[in-house]
This record gives sequence, structure tokens and C-alpha cells, in this order.
Amino acid sequence: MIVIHNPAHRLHAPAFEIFRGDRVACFETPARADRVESRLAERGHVLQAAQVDSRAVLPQVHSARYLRFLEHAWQDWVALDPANAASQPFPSVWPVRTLRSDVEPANFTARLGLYSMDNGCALTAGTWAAAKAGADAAATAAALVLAGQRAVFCCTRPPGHHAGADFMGGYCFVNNAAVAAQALLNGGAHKVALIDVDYHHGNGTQSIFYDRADVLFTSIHGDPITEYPFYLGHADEQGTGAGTGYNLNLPLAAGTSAAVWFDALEKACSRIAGHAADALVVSLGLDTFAGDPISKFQLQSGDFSMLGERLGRMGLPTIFVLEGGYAAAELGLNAVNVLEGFEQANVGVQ
Ligand code: SP5
Ligand code: ZN
Repeated sequence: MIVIHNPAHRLHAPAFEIFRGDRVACFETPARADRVESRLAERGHVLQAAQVDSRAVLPQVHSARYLRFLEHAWQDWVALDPANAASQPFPSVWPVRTLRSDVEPANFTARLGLYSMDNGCALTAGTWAAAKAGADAAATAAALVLAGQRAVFCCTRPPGHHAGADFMGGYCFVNNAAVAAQALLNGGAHKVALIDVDYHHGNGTQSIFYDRADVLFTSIHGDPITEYPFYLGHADEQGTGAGTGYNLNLPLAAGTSAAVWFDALEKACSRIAGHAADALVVSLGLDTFAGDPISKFQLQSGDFSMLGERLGRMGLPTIFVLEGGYAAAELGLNAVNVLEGFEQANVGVQ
């Protein structure tokens, strides 16, 4: 499969994240993408650099003020105190209900809170460069699919699906899957279907397209009643306005077996088939793996081949975007199983 990688991902390498108030080692590490890249190379898949600038697409999925903040956040942080160069900023105050989010505060930490859904997003000197290059990879994948490629995999990090129009969260800064979907539409696709198979609900992607009928969002994820991101991802969220009926959430209890997970996948595929999309974007989180350190589904490595095979049978031009998945040692195997399962299904389709 054609792979667009993002060598700039290594520029985003936070030293720690906050968990229950303590500093813990990051789950979302450069080793993740490195492992996937090396497995891809071992299996003979060719890695290419991004060639499309996502600058025109980014303001279509993110607000101008959020993009401005993200691009300059590190320099603003260090401008406060040169010693800040050695520490990671985290938000400590958020504009929850009754507080105003329309006025951008001058205070850096207050702005960081305004543009964050959690304190789970360690920001570093290279975060913007890495995230922007990931969006370029997504835009490049869209261009290749528009030019007739059957499928492209964006091997990138940081992930994107928790990032909304104007906020970061859950290790995500720029929503790569949303960039891919929007770039497909810009290039002539009339309808795009999105399927998010990450363990965590893709709240950012859902919210970006919630009032639109041109992008169908479907997601299979841990039930937010107990699982991150907690505040979105319930079954009754079906879209709003013109987007009513174009959002399908399939929350499953923590501990769900592969058999039950694949039943949900059938439901998502059936809804996608009804959308008559020109292309499919897959938010490919691999944290549904039984060995994932922060997630609670029971998929085994072989199940990822079945996932790829089922998506291949949709018969749609497809962009895969890497999202979560924290069992780094198995991440390469699991990712490549999806892609090769997809290619197997593809034999005879064209
Ligand atoms: C893209 C993605 O998968 N983001 C996930 C963000 C999850 N953030 C919450 C992390 C909670 C970590 N819990 C650690 C439990 C260790 N026993
Ligand atoms: Zn996840």
C-alpha cells in the first residue's frame, strides 16, 4: 500500500504526561510511528513524503484563532520566561459552562485552557511542526486518492481525532482525518464516509462534521459512560440540522470481545453502504488491541486482518490515518495486518 509518512513526527516527543496529578511516561511516543514504519518497510511497503501543503484545508476544519494559537504557542510560552524552554505547559483553568470562551485571554495558561479539552496534551517546541506535517500527509493522501489510488495509509503522529475545531485533547492537536475528508471534498468528492475504530470516541471529528450531511461519521468505541473522552460518543448523538442522521455512534462496554466488536463493525459498514460515498476515511486507532495499556477491548492481532478485509470489501477509495494504539511492540504488526487485510479483499474488486 502507498504510505505517506511524517518524518517530522519525532519533533513532538514530550518528556511526560500528567496522570492523576502525577508525571508519568507518555503513552503516545515517537517509537509508535517508528515501529509501524519499520514493519511496513519489512513487508515491502514504500514510504513516501508528503507533497501537499494543508494550509488551505486547515482553516476549513479548525478555527483561525485556534490555529494561530497552536502555531505560536511554544514561542509565547518561552517568551514568558526563557526557563520555560525546559518545561511543558499544561492548562489549569477551563471555560466550562457559564464562563466565556468568545474572549481570548492574554494570559498564556488561560489561552491554553481555552483551547484544550483536558490536561492530557503535552505541548513541546516541535508540536506544531509535527502536527502540521501530519496534516500535510493527510492532504497528500487525499490528492493521491483523488488521482485514482485505491488506498493510502498516513503513518503519522501525533494523532488527531480528539482535536475539535478549536481545541486540542487526548494527545491530538490537528485533526488529520478531518483534513483528509475535507481535502477529498475540496478535490471533487461529493460525499465522504468516515469510520473511527480507535478505542476512544473521536469527539473532535464528530463535532467538526456534526451539522453536515456530506461527511458521514461512524464510530465504534468504549462507552463514554466509563471511558475517555467521557463527554461525547453516546448512541443518541445522531447529528444536527442538515447533519441529522449523519452521525452514528456504536459505544461498547469496556471488556467487549472481538465477536461483539465485529457485530458493531457490520452495523457501521451497513450505514456507510447507505451513504453512497465517493471515498472512505478510516481513523485507524489500534488501541482496541487486547494488549493495549490504556484500553479495554479484546481484539487480537489476527482480528486486525479481518478488520482490513471487511473495510476492503466496502469497495471504496480509502485513506487510513493512524490514531491511537499504545502497545508499541505490537503496533507495527497490527497496523500492517489491517492494511494487508484490506489489500487481500481488494483482489478481484477492481
Ligand atoms: C488518540 C488517543 O487514543 N487518545 C487517547 C487519550 C486517552 N487519554 C486518557 C489517558 C488515560 C490514561 N490512563 C492510564 C491508565 C493506566 N493504568
Ligand atoms: Zn484511542
